[in-house]
Amino acid sequence: MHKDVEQVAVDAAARVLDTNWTGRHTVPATGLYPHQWSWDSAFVAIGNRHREPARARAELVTLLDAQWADGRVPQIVYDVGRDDDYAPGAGFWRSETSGLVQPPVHAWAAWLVHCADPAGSAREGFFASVYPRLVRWHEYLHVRRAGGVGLPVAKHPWETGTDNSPLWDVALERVPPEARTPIRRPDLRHAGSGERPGGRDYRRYYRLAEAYRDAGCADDLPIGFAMVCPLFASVLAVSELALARMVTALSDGGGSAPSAAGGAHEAAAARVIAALDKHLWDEELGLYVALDDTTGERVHRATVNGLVPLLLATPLAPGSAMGPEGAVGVGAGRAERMLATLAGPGFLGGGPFLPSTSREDPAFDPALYWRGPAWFNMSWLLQRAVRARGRDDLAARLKGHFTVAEPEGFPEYVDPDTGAGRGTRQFSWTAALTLDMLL
Ligand code: 2M8
Repeated sequence: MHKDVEQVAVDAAARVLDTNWTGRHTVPATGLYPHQWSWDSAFVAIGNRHREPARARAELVTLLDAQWADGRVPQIVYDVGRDDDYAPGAGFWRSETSGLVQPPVHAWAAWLVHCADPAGSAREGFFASVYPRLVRWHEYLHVRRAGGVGLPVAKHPWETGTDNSPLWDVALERVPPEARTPIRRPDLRHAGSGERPGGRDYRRYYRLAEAYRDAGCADDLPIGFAMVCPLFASVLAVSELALARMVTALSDGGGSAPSAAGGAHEAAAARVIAALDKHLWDEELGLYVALDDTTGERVHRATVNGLVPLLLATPLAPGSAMGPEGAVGVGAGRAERMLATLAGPGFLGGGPFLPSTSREDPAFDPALYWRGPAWFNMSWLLQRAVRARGRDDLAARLKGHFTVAEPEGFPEYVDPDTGAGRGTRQFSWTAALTLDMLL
């Protein structure tokens, strides 16, 4: 991108984040998503750290302030005054937060936020505030959410962050498409119906959410959906490595994190990676897949989720500016296969943008949400992964995706063939990750 064009994009991205900032957190988008979402806030903090580091820290602290007593960090923290604009709302959950969770990118985000402004972070006691809460969050996932293969399970498609990915189709098929709650779809006022999950999906989403809520959001009762996701597991491993880095930083600064804790976080990351490698690899597709914890079956579908373990494929020197990803890793042979899959016809070899679902999957649809469109957080994750492996060619391709962000109005996702905006606009993580790419 030309320097002047970059500056225009940076200024416009900053304006999106300023508009979506409520004073304590950033909404993903006014209109469609008027509350605080868990992993959105992590991506927003990653972008804001370059320009508003105090705000980036506040974003994560606000989210962690909503942590449940059992350690879970909720999917949505409702801004109750705006409840009518999004369904299901706080009234549905009978709580100020949703009972579900989202992928655990938070510790990684906290580490990156700290690195951008270590002095401000130390002055505010940022790690001292967030580290113990992040440890309890991960413990919740490792213990209360442990599935049969030792990896955490998602109990609802909303928990995966990739709501209508084909990875969940078979498991969701078993859920009756009937809910007691009347289903409202305010989302369809803000995005085309061909770009959002359909009515049958929503009835199942509500059915599962009701079952979980009615069980008191307890995790010992099966509710009919339990999926292990390679994206979820990979970011958990990266986040464990981030906690290990935090322990070192805390002890260097005279903090109180026990020194053995760093090793425990590394060991937790290694366990996650070993389980991922053992149970989720799909040799034929050349990437990782989901596993249905109810049946023990792997889901033979190629999605971008299955390439995110590339983050864990490169041994990096401790303290690397790249961040904690890759300090321990999946086998080199698998990394090479994943790179070939990424460059192949299903993904970057088949068109200009990185699709969320392989172009070769029968469900591929370039407009429909997580079934084909290109998402900026996925390009960002994969860009970091391939850059760490020295694949500058692929890194440049993925960085190139961000050139359409500003001209398309910072869309939620784009058509993977044309780059045309889809979903809502002025979407926070698109703006934030554009900033992270350009600053
Ligand atoms: C989308 O999910 C929400 C439910 O959480 C929805 O469709 O209503 C997903 O893209 C999810 O990953 C994201 O966190 C959320 C807010 O941007 O929107």
